[in-house]
This record gives sequence, C-alpha cells and structure tokens, in this order.
Amino acid sequence: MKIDKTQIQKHNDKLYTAHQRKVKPLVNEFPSAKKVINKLVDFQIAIPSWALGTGGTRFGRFSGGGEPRTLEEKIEDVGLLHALNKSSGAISLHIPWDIPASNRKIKALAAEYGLTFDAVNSNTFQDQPNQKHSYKFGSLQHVNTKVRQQAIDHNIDVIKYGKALGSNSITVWLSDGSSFPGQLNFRKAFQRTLEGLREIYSALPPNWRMFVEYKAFEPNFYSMTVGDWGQSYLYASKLGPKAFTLVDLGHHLPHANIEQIVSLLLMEGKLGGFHFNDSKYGDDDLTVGSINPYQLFLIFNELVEGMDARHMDHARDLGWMIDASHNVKDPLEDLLQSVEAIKIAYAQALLVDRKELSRAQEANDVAKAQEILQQAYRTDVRPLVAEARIKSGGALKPIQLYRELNVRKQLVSERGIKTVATGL
Ligand SMILES: [Mn+2]
Repeated sequence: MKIDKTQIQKHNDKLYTAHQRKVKPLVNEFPSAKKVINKLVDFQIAIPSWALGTGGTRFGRFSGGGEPRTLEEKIEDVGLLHALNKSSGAISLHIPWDIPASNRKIKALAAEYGLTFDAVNSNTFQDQPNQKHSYKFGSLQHVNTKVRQQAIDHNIDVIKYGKALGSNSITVWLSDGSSFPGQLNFRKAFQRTLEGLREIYSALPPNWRMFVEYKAFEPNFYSMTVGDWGQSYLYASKLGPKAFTLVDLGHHLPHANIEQIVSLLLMEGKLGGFHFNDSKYGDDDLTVGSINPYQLFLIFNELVEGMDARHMDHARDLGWMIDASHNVKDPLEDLLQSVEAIKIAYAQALLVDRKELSRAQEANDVAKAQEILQQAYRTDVRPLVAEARIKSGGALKPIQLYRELNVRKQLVSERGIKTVATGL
C-alpha cells in the first residue's frame, strides 16, 4: 500500500493551527530555530530490513501479522515510514536475506518510494542452508583457512550486491570470539581477522567505506574478537583510510561512557556511523530513547560538537541507522518512535549554546556548564521536529495518521496474519 499526499495534507490541515501555536514561541525564543529546522529536514536515518518484522528472544517469537515476506514488501514498509516522517529515506539490506532477484527492478521500486540503499550488511554469524563450512567456531578468526576464505568471499559478494544497488558502504559485524578461557589464542584470532578484513577491504570500490562494528559480548561470552571500540579502532587504523569504527549503542558494557567514545573517534576521523537503539541491561535492542533519552542527547551533543569542529556535513558524512528489534510492538510504530527520538535528541543538541559552554568549560564553571546542557535538553523541541516534517511533506503526527489510516490492518489483509519476515 501507499500513503498519498492528499491523505497527509488532510491530516496536517486538521492539526495545523494547534501546531502553529506551539512552534511560534520556539522560533521567537531561539534565533537559530530556522537553521535547526533546515538541518532536521536534511537528516535521514536508514531503516534496516530486519527491523520490519516482529523480533523475538530465544524463548519465542510472536508475530504481529502483515509482516513483509519479500524484499519488495520490506521496501514498501520503509516507503510507508518515509511517507509519514520524511526522515527514513534509506534501507539497509542484509545478505543473504535480501538478495534481489533483479537489481534493476528493486532499484526502480525503491526510487518510487524515494528511497536509497544504505550500508549493506554481511552475515557470518550463522550457517546458511547448503553452506560448505560452519561458522560454529568463528568466521574470519577461524583456525581453518577454508572457513576464513568462505567468510571473505561472502563479504566480497555482499559488496557486489551493494554496488549494483548504489550503496556505498559495508558494515561488518563479526560474532567471532570464545566462550571459555583457553579456547582461543587472542593474538592469532586478531591477526587472522585482520588478514580477512584486509582482503575484504581491498575489494572495496573507490568511493566505498567499511564499517567495523564491535560488540562486548553475545553470542560469545568470554571474549569477542571485535569486542570494543579500541579493538575496532585498531582494525580500522591498520586497514586504512576507508575503514571506520561503527558504534552500536547496545554493544557496550553497562554504564560505558558512549559520548566520550564518540568524541574521541570523531577527533581521530575514525567514526563511521551509528546503530541506534536503547537498552537497560545488555544488547536489548529497545526503541531508541525509550530508556535513557538523556544519554542519547549527550551523544548527539558530542556528535554535533565534533562534526562541527571537523566541518563535517551532519546529514551525509556519517552513517545513521536504527538497529533495533520489537517483541511486543508494531514494528512500524516502533520505528516511527525511534526516528522521532533521534530527531529530538539531534534538535536539542543543535540548541546547545556552544560558545557559552566553551567559556564555562575554560573557566572551570561546572554548574554553568551543566545548566547550559540541561537548558537545551529540557526544551520541548517536538514542535521544531514536527515543523521540519511538514516542510518536507510528512505528517504532523505520524503514528496518529498511521493508526487513522489502519495501515497495519491493510498490510494484514494484503499479506496475511501469519507472515514471518526473513531475518532475525
Ligand atoms: Mn548493530
């Protein structure tokens, strides 16, 4: 299904007067409000193909119905999100789950919905049917050269699929590691992994980037071969200028200071992109901003500061993507909430008075520095985010319109109640 412009216009007309009442005071209060709105218009967050179905845990999976069964239907779902919020203009594919039957047709379909292809993702964390060698004991780190070669070949294939669709980056997340002390020689595992990554790196087309994603634990519970930002940074530095670290918010040990990690990676020019989600305990993959929105704001505060220090384009120079999973919510509503939370945190970070903050920092005025950050964080910027949405042709209240149009009900009637999306 498609949401057309008149449906959005009708919805916006109904709510416009009330919206104007809220946005005007903000525009009057903040001289930078118009600039902030324009930056919000530009800012796009890619949707991963695997987040469109209901996720599960190892205890079970409860499908919500109407889930996309094919790559075409996944593109349709992201198209629906993008029509509503005008901020989800890219889809990130996972190979082998999302291999197109025809690149030309898939590209044309995506263009119909105004979508581009974000980073492509490889998969060496599970065995596929008819796969020759098993990844039970790792992929690029494996003691057997044939397993390593199979993993290298797969990643190079993923680059080829991405290239055909106009993507320009690959995200490599490895589940490699060990679950028991003594199982692995850390140094050999690192070196083998580096050698494999080097081969993949050398297959990158000229304008491509490689993102090396780290994770502290799971599925391995004693060591991960790309376990933290230091290890990822080490790989990315040794690989070369096209390799970067990717930060997934849920992939840290509890209480890690992610904003500081982000600041230093940016300083070194080695931050490549983000996977947004939220968590309370581990890699919970919860809706962005649902548990700790202040942390999200502090991360964006460092992002804006660091990107501006390097004269970077906020919208284009880093990869922005959601990486979450939904056990009990409608995945599309959940993704709308996640995108909104990201834009709110970004808008708040844009409102931080940088000059004043720097003065307070240089004067050791700790209380003032905190006041400046919290002044921005406690500003209700939702009308600015909504204004940006109207300007780009989206809906004032995306979830409200999604419900009014009975989107899920229609998807269930088109696709069936017992559909299961491919992927995790
Ligand atoms: Mn991730």
